[in-house]
Amino acid sequence: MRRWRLNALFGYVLALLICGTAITLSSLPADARDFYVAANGSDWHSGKTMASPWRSLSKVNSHYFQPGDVVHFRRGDVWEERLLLQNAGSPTLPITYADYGVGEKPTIGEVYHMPYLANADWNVIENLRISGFRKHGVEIHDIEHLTIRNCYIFGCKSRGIQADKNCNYLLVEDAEIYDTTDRGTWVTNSDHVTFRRVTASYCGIRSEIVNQNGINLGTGKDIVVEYCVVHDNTNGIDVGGSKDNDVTIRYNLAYRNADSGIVVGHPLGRAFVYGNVTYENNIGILVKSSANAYLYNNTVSKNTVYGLQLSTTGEVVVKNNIVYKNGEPNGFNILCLAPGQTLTSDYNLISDHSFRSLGAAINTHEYHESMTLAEWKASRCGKFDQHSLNLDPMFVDKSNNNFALRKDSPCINAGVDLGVPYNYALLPGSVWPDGVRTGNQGDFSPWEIGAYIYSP
Ligand SMILES: [Ca+2]
Repeated sequence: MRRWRLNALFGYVLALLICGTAITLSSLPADARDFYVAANGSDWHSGKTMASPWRSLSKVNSHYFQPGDVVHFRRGDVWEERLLLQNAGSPTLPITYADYGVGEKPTIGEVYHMPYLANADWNVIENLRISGFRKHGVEIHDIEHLTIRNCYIFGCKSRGIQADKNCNYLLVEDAEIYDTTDRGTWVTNSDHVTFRRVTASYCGIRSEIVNQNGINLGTGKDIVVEYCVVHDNTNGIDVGGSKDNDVTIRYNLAYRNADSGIVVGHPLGRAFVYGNVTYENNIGILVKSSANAYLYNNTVSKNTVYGLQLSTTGEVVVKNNIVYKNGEPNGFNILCLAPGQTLTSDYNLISDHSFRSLGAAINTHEYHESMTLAEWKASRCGKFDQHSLNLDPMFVDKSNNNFALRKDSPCINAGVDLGVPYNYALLPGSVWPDGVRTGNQGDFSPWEIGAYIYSP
């Protein structure tokens, strides 16, 4: 009897435990919880209401978060600590680190994912200021599906975002990255990475380290950089070292970068660079190494040394671009110089003071020659730019860098149909990064030359 009662009691307790565990597990998604952190809080608090917030990031870092949980940091507060990403969300229920209250976005010192120790996939960081007071602003490894949204990443002693190795499906959108000693971002060995409506400025510009870039992506496949604005960096957007897949750089604005506005240097894949505006950089668009690059409907003007520098040994196709008044007085509009390069170029507007070719692009070896568009057209058996124009493109306001087209522009309806998806181009009045609008060239057919559709 006694034994039966003990067994029964044990079974009852076991059933309770199992039942309790089942309730906990099944209630996870519906039980997404909010936590609050404030500089005047206490780590003895529950953290579960605005009236009982935690105080420190070490308290946050010691907590085990579940999918769907949201950690709110109070606006106006500052934590000179490191936030560790060490819990995983799920595709439908990410773990989110965000804000609450009023005033300036909350500031934290650094966001860090400790590789190999914690699976922290499916996290979202939004509405924070990340100061990178020690080194990088965000440093991640081996973390997938991280979204960084509407954050300021600034004042970093090294890089704004450092993402090396398997940071696949990283999405950075509506973020501002500025005043970093090293690159604004360095993302490499990671696939399916998107930068959208990101502003990167003053990255590396005060650094003694050379070649610091605003948005810099290394090895990876399926890379997209779109609607971003990059200015006052060493290079603006630099995508290099892709593996076997495509890179898309579209609808970006790159200006006043000390070296190049846009750099493509990846050896194996293809880079599609279209609908971008670059001005007042040293070089508007640089294609280097053995990249295969397709430059469509870009507007490249007022760059100091070259408009386009095509020094790749790969394939380059240049169509529907405005390359106007670059490299004056001592540079050139277009520089082609790599032996073995395969160049296709037509339907562009290219002002005189035009080409400097060091031979290879034209399959000869006539070094250090320069020529006008007319001479370029007449040379090489008529292979290049037979439909291209040498005219004033009639920008709306060139001196104030409004490169939309006036109604008398010769670029209107002078381009060639390049098909989907290149049929979308900028609409006049676009403002970077969050006011960029595009329209379908097919609705204003034929196509324009340059980055802008003429929309009366
Ligand atoms: Ca048209």
